[in-house]
Amino acid sequence: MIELYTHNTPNGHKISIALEELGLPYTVKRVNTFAGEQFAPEFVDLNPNAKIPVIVDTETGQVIYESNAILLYLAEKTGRLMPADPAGRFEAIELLFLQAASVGPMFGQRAFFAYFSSETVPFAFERYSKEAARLEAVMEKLLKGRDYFCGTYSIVDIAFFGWINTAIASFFPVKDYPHLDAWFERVASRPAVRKGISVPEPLIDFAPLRRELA
Ligand SMILES: N[C@@H](CCC(=O)N[C@@H](CS)C(=O)NCC(=O)O)C(=O)O
Repeated sequence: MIELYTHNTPNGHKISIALEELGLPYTVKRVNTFAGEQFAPEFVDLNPNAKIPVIVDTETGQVIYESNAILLYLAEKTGRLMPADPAGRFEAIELLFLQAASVGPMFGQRAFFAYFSSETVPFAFERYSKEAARLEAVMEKLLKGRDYFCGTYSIVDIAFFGWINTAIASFFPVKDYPHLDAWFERVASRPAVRKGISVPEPLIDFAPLRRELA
């Protein structure tokens, strides 16, 4: 059994999507990150970085944090959703790093300055918007001639999907990138993905939070 500590966020949804895809039994422990529950000492004992998601594999006792490390763990545990050949495997790992080191942080900062920052800071919003748009163009290029990032559906698609789904829900559409847009629709239509993005609940409604940014 997998215990999943999560909330309705891009990184949290990655893991519920993967668990649904893999059909692994899991229980959900909701950590309300908007209320600061990630700083509770019992949770920091699981993840010293005080962020969701975290899993506990009750079969092995292993605790894992960092969403893409969790995706790799689940793929290795089941022998699924990861290219099997060494070259394909390393391409997948490289893309998981690209997602975690670039797309997540830049998209996250864009959303922060668009919706959550207590002050309007046009320079910061512009900087992260430009970098996010540049990364969208990188993803567009990577998906040219491919239905999925590694050719066939894998945890890499799940990792990128968490953030593209949130970008679209927060009014940063990807319509200008036809390969990325088609890939998004392809992944979004999977039953396990639809289920995964409702655990522990769907993303917040960004519409009431919209504000003038210039
Ligand atoms: N690199 C980490 C990032 C995790 C992360 O930023 N989680 C967010 C939710 S998507 C969170 O817990 N935010 C609460 C906080 O930053 O205090 C991962 O991929 O797991």
